[in-house]
Amino acid sequence: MDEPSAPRGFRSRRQTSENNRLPPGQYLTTDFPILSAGPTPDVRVADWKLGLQLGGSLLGVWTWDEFEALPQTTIKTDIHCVTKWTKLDTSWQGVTFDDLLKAVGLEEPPEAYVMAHCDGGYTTNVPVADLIGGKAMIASRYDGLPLAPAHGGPARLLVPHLYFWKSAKWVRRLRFMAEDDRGFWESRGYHSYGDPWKEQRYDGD
Ligand SMILES: Nc1nc2c(c(=O)[nH]1)N[C@H]1C(S)=C(S)[C@@H](COP(=O)(O)O)O[C@H]1N2
Ligand SMILES: [Mo]
Repeated sequence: MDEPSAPRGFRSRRQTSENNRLPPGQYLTTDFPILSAGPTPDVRVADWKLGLQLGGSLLGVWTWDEFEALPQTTIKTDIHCVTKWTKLDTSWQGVTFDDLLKAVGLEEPPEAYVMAHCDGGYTTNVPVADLIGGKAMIASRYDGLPLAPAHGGPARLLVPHLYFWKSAKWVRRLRFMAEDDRGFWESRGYHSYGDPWKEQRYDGD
């Protein structure tokens, strides 16, 4: 059998390192598919507000200008959709969940779970442990540009280490919960947590 030539050796080494970043059952894509359970809502920043809710009250609420004035963080990360595409090295800018907590004067999250609520009615549940420590943000820019409406603009949740359905587009309210609950896809047969590395696609996986 022929030995691989040097260039082929380099190629296979690069593919190996990309494959290390590919969770089980996923394939790589370079385009950016759009997946929405309903139509893209017509969101105007003039009447946009983001709320952080605990029980019957709002711990914090930000208008668009107030939100844009919060500390900005850039994250470069891979994203994994449960429909099996993975996109490497996506670049996002926004406000980390940690900085939202800081902005309302909280050192510690008040409850262990969050439900994200969106324009259009979509919801998704995420443990707070998966939002803190720089793991998640409210993203308003993609690749240096304002986030396109179809991709969740003006702002979406980004929780890239979980399947991408957790990254709620058009997010408007993060509601703390004492106990876990299930959001839109989670109550339609999808896994409540959704770790792509454990292939937690469906309930029971
Ligand atoms: N509000 C809202 N957020 C959503 C969805 C949705 O239908 N509505 N779809 C989810 C799913 S299943 C995926 S894979 C990603 C897709 O994001 P994209 O369209 O930017 O690729 O958004 C997630 N967030
Ligand atoms: Mo998805």
